[in-house]
Amino acid sequence: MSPAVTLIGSPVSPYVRKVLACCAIKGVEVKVDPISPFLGDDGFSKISPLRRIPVWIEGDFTLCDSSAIVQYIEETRSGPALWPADPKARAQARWLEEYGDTRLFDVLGWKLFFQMALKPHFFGGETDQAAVAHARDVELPEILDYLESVSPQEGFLFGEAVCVADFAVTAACMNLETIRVRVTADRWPRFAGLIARVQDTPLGNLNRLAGRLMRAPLEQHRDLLPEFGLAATETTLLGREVRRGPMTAN
Ligand SMILES: N[C@@H](CCC(=O)N[C@@H](CS)C(=O)NCC(=O)O)C(=O)O
Repeated sequence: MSPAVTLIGSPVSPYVRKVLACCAIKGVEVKVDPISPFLGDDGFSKISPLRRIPVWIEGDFTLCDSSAIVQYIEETRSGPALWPADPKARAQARWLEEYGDTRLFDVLGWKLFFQMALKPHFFGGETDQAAVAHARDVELPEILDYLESVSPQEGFLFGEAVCVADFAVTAACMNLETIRVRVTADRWPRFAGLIARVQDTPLGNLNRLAGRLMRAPLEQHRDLLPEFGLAATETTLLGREVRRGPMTAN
């Protein structure tokens, strides 16, 4: 039997939700330490050199990066496949996962969510309104146009079965609700439809959890996990001071 698995990181992070959704599909039980990466202690720096979440811990095996983690889950666990079987579809799925994790998250996560929510409420800084306006009105629509062009009218990106790419391109869009930016169905009908259908997969429950966590004080986060079918770890890597990782944007 494999050792118990701990996943470090708050499900507010789309990367953490991507991994948890894959665990749900494969039936892998994990305990979650729902810390913000900005509040990790020295132990967190040791296991995550970039001070990023998620981190997977399984006995003495520790692994950073959501893409490395989901690949590892696919290779070590039975159950439904996390990627399509056809090599070309599989390769495209990896590309869309990369696009979601990098370009989409750069704009949604760093330029919008960070500037509008984290910077003023968590770091005590001022929102850069010009950067927000450019990200929201120029960069984001370009990204959504591209995602619209690859989204199907029905089903998921690569057919009937949901895959990692569906999670990667939709999970971060959920965080948009908190900053009142919407993927509207009149302009991006296929992509809006995909987001809605992914809500009926294991990611939907995790998105609802993230919404709940975003409205709750940090000290309540561990206690909210069981309501959404997740167990919290007995110990935590939560520290006291706010710290930025070595690659954090302004
Ligand atoms: N490529 C990484 C990105 C993870 C990532 O950037 N996570 C964010 C949370 S949504 C984080 O930990 N940010 C803290 C930082 O960069 O300082 C992955 O796929 O796991």
